[in-house]
Amino acid sequence: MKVTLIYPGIGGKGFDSLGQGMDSGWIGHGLAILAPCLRAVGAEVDLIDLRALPGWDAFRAEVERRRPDVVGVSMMSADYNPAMRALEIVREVDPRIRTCVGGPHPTICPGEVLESPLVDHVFTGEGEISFPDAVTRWMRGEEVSRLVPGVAPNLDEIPFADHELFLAEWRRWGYRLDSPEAPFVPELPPPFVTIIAGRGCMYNCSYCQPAERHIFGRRVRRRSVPNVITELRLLQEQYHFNSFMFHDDCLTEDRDWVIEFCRAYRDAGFRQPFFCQSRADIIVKNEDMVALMARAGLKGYLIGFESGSDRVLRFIRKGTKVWQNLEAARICRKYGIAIWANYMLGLPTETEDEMRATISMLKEIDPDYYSPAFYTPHPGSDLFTYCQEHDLSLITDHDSYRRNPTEVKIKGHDPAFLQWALAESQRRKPLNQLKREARRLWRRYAQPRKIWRRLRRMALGTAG
Ligand code: B12
Ligand code: SF4
Repeated sequence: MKVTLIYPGIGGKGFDSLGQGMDSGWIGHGLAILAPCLRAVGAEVDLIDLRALPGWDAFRAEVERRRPDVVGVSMMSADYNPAMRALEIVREVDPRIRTCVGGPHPTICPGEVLESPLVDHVFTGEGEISFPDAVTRWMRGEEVSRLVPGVAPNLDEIPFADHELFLAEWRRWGYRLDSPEAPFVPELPPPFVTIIAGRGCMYNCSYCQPAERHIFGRRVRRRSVPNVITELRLLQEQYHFNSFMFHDDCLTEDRDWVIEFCRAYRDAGFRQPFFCQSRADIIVKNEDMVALMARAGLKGYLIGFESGSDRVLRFIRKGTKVWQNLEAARICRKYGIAIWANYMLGLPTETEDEMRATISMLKEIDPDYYSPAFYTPHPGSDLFTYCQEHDLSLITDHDSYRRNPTEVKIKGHDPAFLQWALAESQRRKPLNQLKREARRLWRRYAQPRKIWRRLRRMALGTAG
């Protein structure tokens, strides 16, 4: 039985966009893990990644050429429109092809997806067991219900993500980057890869949960450290990676795991820099762990600072305080860890003064990378329900479920003020600008290690 997996993520950069930042430069781990699980039950598996194609005509030609028995589309809420357009074309090419969808959106809004006649089966939750099981039944001529609930697998027993599923397909469409996946900051040199060590998040932020719990269950599961190290060794053999990034929602929530990982990573001989996501409260409470991570190779944290107002942080159930945001930034600077600052503007109930407080906080934090969002109600989150109950949402189309700060997503905010706040939040204080330039020059020219190397070269007569 032939299964074609479809990655529909063209909401950010569109068709023909491979290699352009994280949106179009990273593999989809969900499909990359499902592929070997499907092969294990005897299915033949390939991938169509819309980001690699020039347009819908090329997609139609690919489906006509491949003629799969089954297609499996992965779908976030923001992917709904391209995913449905893809399924429409699949139906037109051959109505006998079984159409399956899975991923965050079908898990959170199964009813909406089931309503569509373009979809034969909706898979909720994790698919490593349920999808191959359905394919096995179809191979035996048995039927499967329209709504198939997922089963949480033991993460140490499932195959590693098949990066080549994406990379082989990308190369076919001319992907020529000197890196398997697109590095997104200078601290992470190519070749760069992404991995995931676990699933779920124990926190309860109202703009996010309970969506994550719907997909991955209440309990956070993390792969064992030896399992992750084995995958890194394989990635090293395959791609000689010089840096990597953990996708885990909050890798640092399990202090014991992190400590074990850092030691095992160094012991295994790895020195490559990496980034991961963390939270301000964790950083403040675990400075020793942060120091250990920095020694192991951590070069940057993605941190959800979100707001400079304690009232807003309470309202969104972030579980952090403004002082922790500032202190976390100080700790990062102390250990040379770059800060990728996620924050939101235009939340429900947020006042203009509270947005000004976020701007002031950012000027103190002085992050290396700004990652602003105009608050966007995501299906499956409690704040989404709040916005519906209070008739706040301005979203009329799934395309607008991207949180990039292009248009205002909820009522009650002045768009002109939000645009001003967006620009102002990213304007550094002149003193910070100066300090950054000084640090850059120091790193470039004046580090003792570099001076020593230059002197040695001069002494050996190889200067230049
Ligand atoms: C890495 C990541 C990204 C990366 C890379 C995405 C990629 N290439 O896949 C980038 C940065 C590009 C990204 C972008 C966005 N993301 Co994102 N992302 C994640 C993150 C942190 C990890 C994804 C992952 O790999 N998970 C691990 C794999 C194993 O899980 P999975 O993909 O869900 O797949 C499993 C099941 O869902 C299921 N499954 C999935 N597909 C299919 C298909 C079939 C047929 C079947 C049977 C089963 C199945 O089986 C898989 C294995 O168990 C998740 C949070 C999370 N922890 O999952 C958020 C998350 C998926 N992202 C989210 C959001 C909101 C976005 C953005 C909209 C943000 C924005 N910019 O506005 C964009 C949308 C991009 C687009 N497509 O247009 C939300 C989605 C919520 C929703 N309602 O859709 C999540 C859940 C985070 C959150 N809690 O808010 N994201
Ligand atoms: S926003 Fe981050 S920390 Fe909060 S619940 Fe979601 S994944 Fe966890």
